Amino acid sequence: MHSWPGAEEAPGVVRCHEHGLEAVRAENSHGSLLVFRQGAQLVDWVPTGKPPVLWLSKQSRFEAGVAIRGGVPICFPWFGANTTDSKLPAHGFARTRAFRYLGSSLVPGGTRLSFELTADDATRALWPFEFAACLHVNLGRELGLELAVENQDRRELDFEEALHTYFCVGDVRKASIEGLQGARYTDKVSGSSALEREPELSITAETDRVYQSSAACRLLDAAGGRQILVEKSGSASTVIWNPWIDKARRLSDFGDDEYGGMLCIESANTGDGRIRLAPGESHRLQVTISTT
Ligand code: TA6
Repeated sequence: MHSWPGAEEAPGVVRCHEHGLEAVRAENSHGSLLVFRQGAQLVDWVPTGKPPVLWLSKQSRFEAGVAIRGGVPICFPWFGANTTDSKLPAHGFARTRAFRYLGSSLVPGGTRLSFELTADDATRALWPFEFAACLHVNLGRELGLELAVENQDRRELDFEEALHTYFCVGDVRKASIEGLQGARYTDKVSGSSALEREPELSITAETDRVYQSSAACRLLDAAGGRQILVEKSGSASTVIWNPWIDKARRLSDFGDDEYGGMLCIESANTGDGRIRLAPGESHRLQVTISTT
């Protein structure tokens, strides 16, 4: 692995290049992970003695400025299509920008990596505001993710955000999600909205739902023989997505038969739950992921 210049690292942390992109790999007694500088995108997390938790498409592209298909893309400062200009990149610009790597440190229970994106001419051209968006990744018995956004502008900052997490499952047809019962959701496939009445959500077709929920979710991966718990704070929406057959075929960076091995549980603040920050204010979206 090649290393790129930087300060001292915590034990088990090394800067490297993967698929030609700058990345940081961390390893400790709890497991290992890999984060690309581009988008501060975590693409791999393997708890010690367990299978990989995050899904990455075999057809993902790894080119500067091109979104990586899998892991935990950061959606910021909008979610989905831009509502004022549909020509702008879906899910905002953060996931295709090179974050500054701030370094690594030992924290209670594990290793912490930090990345930061601040405004530059390219971001101002898309979104004319001053901001700092930091991603902190904690590799411990659990995986900790924190997206901290600070308003560095003199005006109010009004944005959407998501940690758009792709999970590996043995077979999505045999998977289900607990924790959303009683939450209202918008179904982006049918355009309708409804109340989730089921204690477990099963995936039997293209699924693209934005739930108004701050609750923890438990992914029951029956075929994979495991459960994945997603706890969060600072997030009012949970997005559940699987493209299923036809949409997977339409996505060039998504294998036709890969839809069966993945399921997104995304921790977000979107639409009416968007974040508004006064000058100098900050917001933290925190996610903790653990597996049985
Ligand atoms: O989170 C669900 C979603 O908004 C879907 O509508 C689908 O577009 C997915 O994100 C992937 O978006 P991407 O821009 O990464 O292809």
